[in-house]
Amino acid sequence: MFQVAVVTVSDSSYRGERIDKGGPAVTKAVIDAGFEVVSQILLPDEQAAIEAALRELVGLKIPLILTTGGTGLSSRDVTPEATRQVIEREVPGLAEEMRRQGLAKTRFALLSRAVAGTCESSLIINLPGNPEGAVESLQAIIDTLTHALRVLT
Ligand code: MTE
Ligand code: CU1
Repeated sequence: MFQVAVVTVSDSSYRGERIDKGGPAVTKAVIDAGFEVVSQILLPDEQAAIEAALRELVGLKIPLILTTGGTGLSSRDVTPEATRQVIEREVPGLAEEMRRQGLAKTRFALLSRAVAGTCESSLIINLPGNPEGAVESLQAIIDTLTHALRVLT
């Protein structure tokens, strides 16, 4: 059973102005798929904080790190930039498939700049912040993750 960390990136949830629904939704979806969630983190949309958290989780050898939020076009959205600073190898097909399947639900799936990639023995995947969108994006690729993590870890 692979371990997973779920990282919510949201200024408003971090400040306590909005309850984080994306993190719990993603957590439930990965648990239902047979993974073990060992860490749930809530961060503001600050690139340095996101990078530091991702590096710490990689250092802890968490095989799968899922982020939700901060992938859009607002000036505060920096999750993809932070992720790119941490990953060593991009896995573009995962992000491509999330956007491709997302199109069946909403044209706005094209506006997520989510990236996926590996650092050491961890796979980091950005999901959009909308809880339904995050779960839909995860479901679009979840059938590939056990194989991916077996090869990686
Ligand atoms: N993908 C799916 N499958 N479903 C969605 O509802 N929302 C989109 C997109 N991806 C969405 C989706 C919208 S409206 C935006 S703005 C982008 O994700 C970025 O969202 P984020 O900034 O919350 O990460
Ligand atoms: Cu949007």
